[in-house]
Amino acid sequence: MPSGEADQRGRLGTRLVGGRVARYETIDSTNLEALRLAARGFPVGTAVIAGTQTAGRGRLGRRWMDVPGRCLLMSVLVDAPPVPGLLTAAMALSATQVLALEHGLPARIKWPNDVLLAGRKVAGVLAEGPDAGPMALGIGINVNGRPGELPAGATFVSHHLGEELDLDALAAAVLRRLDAHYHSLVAGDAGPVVEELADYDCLTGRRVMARAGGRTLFGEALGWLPDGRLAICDDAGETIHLDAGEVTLI
Ligand code: BT5
Repeated sequence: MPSGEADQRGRLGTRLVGGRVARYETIDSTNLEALRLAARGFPVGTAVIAGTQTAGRGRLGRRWMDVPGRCLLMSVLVDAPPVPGLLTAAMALSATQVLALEHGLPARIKWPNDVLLAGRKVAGVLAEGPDAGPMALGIGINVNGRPGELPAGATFVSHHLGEELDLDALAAAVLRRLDAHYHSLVAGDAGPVVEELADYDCLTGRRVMARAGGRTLFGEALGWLPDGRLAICDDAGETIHLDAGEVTLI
């Protein structure tokens, strides 16, 4: 059961996202809990926030680690928009814009689901759910801590900011931005999200190695496509559109 559950609409000023917030000190995964709440009738827009996860989920069965009480672990119940490939991007963009525009940090998005600070991963996003019905759109942000407390390649917001951040205020700021981006997507207008992604993308014009579908390719990243895929011009001059996979900057 949630340790706290509240109607937040008035406080957050959002139309839908974060309309209800269920809070837990410890949960297996906020994504899994969001889907369980959906099955119990909680509405789209419900946010689930936990202090720590015992089975935090990354992509492809990987684990997402946290430092209890020092990371933002949050999932939002959403309906799949007409362009589902931009859903994780909308969450990554929301967090990136909060870090960049509200805290002055040089946050960047790395396709498909990473937020980076100084080349290190400060946040990851995972959307999952059944074929029909609401999906859980989850984000983990490493907020207050020192690199070394988490897997290699990870960093914390406070390490770059020089001070600690309030987790609730950060959650509210991300939910407000997600509310706007999610409404654009469900209204069938992906334009603003795609344009703003380009402003924060760290791959465009850079040389990359991509692994997708058992294949490795080298080339130059051309940027996000309006459907959320990544365009790469490979070394043979062929343009490839990736819809999943791992991309490494070379
Ligand atoms: C992701 O996976 O980046 C998606 C992470 C989504 C986490 C949120 S937390 C709230 C919600 N509830 C969940 O259960 N999940 C979502 P991926 O791209 O597969 O990256 C996972 C890899 O990143 C791991 O294999 C580690 O190498 C590394 N990693 C694990 N924890 C990390 C952390 N806290 N910070 C940076 N890197 C991490």
